[in-house]
Parts: sequence; C-alpha cells; structure tokens
Amino acid sequence: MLQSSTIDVEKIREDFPILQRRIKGSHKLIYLDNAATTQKPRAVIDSISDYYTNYNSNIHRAVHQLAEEATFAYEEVRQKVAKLINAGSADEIIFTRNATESINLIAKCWARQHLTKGNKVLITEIEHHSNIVPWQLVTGEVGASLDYLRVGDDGRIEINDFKQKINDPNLKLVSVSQMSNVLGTILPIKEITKLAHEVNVPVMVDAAQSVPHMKVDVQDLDCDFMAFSAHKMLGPTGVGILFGKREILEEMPPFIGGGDMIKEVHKQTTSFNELPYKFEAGTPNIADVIGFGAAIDYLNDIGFKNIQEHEKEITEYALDRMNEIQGITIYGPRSMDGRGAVISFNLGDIHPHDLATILNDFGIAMRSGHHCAQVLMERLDVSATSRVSFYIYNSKDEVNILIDALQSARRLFGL
Ligand code: C6P
Repeated sequence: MLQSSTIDVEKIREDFPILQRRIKGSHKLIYLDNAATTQKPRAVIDSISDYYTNYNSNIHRAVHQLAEEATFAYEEVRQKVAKLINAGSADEIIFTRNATESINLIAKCWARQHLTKGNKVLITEIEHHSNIVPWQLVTGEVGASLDYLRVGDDGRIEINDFKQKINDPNLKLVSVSQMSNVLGTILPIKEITKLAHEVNVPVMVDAAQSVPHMKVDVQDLDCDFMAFSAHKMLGPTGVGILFGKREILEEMPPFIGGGDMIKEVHKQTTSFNELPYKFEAGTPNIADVIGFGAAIDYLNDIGFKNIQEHEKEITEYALDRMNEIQGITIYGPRSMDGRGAVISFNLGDIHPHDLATILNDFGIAMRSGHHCAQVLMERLDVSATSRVSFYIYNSKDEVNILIDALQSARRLFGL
C-alpha cells in the first residue's frame, strides 16, 4: 500500500531519517503537517554538512579557493531556482529569509513608491497573514486601502467579482495566493494576471503552497512578483525566494542597506549594486541556500508531474475516507478539481487543539488553529480548524491510521 501509482513512497521514505522516529513510545511518526514545513531528505542534510565541513566561506568577496567554491555553489542554486519556475534570468531571483520577507520586500520597496492616498491593493479572503499584514502596513502608511475578493463556500473566488474590482482606477496592485494553506483551493492566476495587465495593474503571487507541489511557470503565468519558501519544499528553514520581473526590480529602491548591495560608498552617497545583489545586503544564508539546491534536485528527480499525481491520489483517498466519519465538516472544495493536498476540517464540537492532542497520541502530527488565516476563519464562521497536509512521503496506509484515530477521538468524545 506504500506504492502510489506514480511514485515509490517506500523508497522515498528511506531518504528521510526523521520518519524513523517513534512518537509517544511506540507509534511511527505520521507527519501530516507539510503545509507548515516539510521534512528534509538526507541529501539536503548532507549538502549543508558538506558545505560546513569542506568549503565554508563568505561569498562574493574574497578570491581564495573556498570563497570561489562557496560563491559558485550559492549562485548555482539561483540558476536552479530560475529554471524551476522558468524565470527569464537568474537575476530575477532574490534570496530572502522566507516567503513573508519576500512579500514585505515588495510592500516596502515597490508599494511604498507606487501607492498614494486613495489607492487600493486587492487581495482575497483566503490569504495568509503574510499576504495581508504587509499590505495593511503600507496602505495605512500612505493613506491607501485594502480591498478583498470574497471566497465562496467552496473556497473559490468569483472571476466576475474580480472583473468588477479590477476596473477601479484606484487599484494599483493585486496580491493573491496561488494555493490556500487552509482549503487547498488553487486560484486561476493566469486569468487574474491577464485581466489585471489589461488595466496595467501588476500582480504579486504568494506561491508558498504551490511551488512545492506543482510545476509553476512565471513566464506563462505572467505574474510580476512571486514569493515562496524553501522549507516547504524539503529545503532548510531561513531561505525565501522572491521572483520579480527584471524591469520592475531595476526601478525599485533597495530593501535594507549594507555590504554586497552597493557599487560604491562615499561619505554622503552610495550607488547600488546590480540585480539581484541590490536586494541581498549582508552575508546571506549560504549553507541553507546550498541545502535548498539539493532539495530542488531531489524534487526534480521525482518530477513535479508525478508529485502532483501522487498528492491528488492520496488527497482524493483521504477526502473519501474522511467523508465516512460521522459528524465531520470538511471545508473547501470537495472534488480534486483545482485543489491541492490540504484538508481542513472539524469533528463535531471537539476543539481542534484537543483533537490534535489526541492524534499526537497516535503518532500523528497535524496542525490545529487559525493557520495564520484569521480573515478566512471569519469568513468560514469558525475560530479554528484541524488541518492535514500531504507530501511525497505520505501513504494511503497513513491515511487509514488517521481515519482510525479520528474514529477513536469521536468515540472518546461520545459523538
Ligand atoms: N504557512 C502554515 O502552516 P513563511 O512562514 O514565510 O515561510 O511562509 C508564510 C506563508 C505565506 N503564504 C502562505 C500561503 C503560507 O501558507 C505561509 C506559511 C504555514 O500554513 C505557516 S503559518
């Protein structure tokens, strides 16, 4: 049962040392919190260890051999990222600390320049706080406002609602997730950018939940900015990615000042380095960027088409089996059409934190709470949900154990 029709889950699991862990004494770890962060294969762990063991050095500065090797390895990952999302050039890839910082960079460096009093930024009700708060901060600062696309009960946006809102002459930016971290809904980004560009409005895509799971092509989507995090796709924490179209990035002022982002510094003035270094001040997270390169290689070896097929199969199976449970409420799309491998639910009136605690006794790691999406919680009229999210190492066997654990919780609470 560990085999899915597209990938060999059993073989993949051998590459993840943490999956050997036992929880609460005897239970095998069943890790279903992949939307929060994913586990790391040995190849990623080893590549970080190799860097520190063999060629630890600062980059872009010295000419000694270690510095050259480290610079080459770091820049090679930039090329890999550009290829992964089909950016026109590696100069359009900026390394940050996480998706959150990437979005904040655009809020601080682009939006602050382009928004004035009365302008609007359009987002949706499914956004993560990382794609809400930066816009609240910048719109508040300049006297602009934040507008929302409503999501339906199935977690989808209405394109007609978008068509109406996009024609507001005060609208200056659209920023939307490609996939919801709560409902798994996948948004029609290509349609959104096409309509937005017809009225010269740029589009930022929060791809924190999409790039890890599907083939994403920034040129095909024609988005202006994209943000995602390495740690949600087998890579280390502390590495975020910002894609921006070259001509827009070139016009933007720098984010923070310091070493490496400069061309020349004089007593009173500074000229800035070229892309992408203008936005990477100070010593970056060299080791973890290199580790991220190993994660990209690992995912490419499996193939994104296979990953998506596997996730579809397991999510469909989980949805079917969860529907058997009496008293369960599943939020978001019920069919696999336009949805990813995240399922949010509530079981009767059991508080999600209590349910997560009970499931932990079975070795199951899942998230409970508002998932940093309180606007969506308000829209769904709940304070919290339980959430399971799948990745390449999850199997249908694990889904079966999840179902048994949910049934036990139901009996325990007398539902
Ligand atoms: N969502 C979750 O459990 P960072 O923390 O910067 O790497 O990613 C932020 C972020 C941005 N957008 C979306 C759609 C996200 O899901 C996240 C992170 C995690 O759902 C942690 S709150």
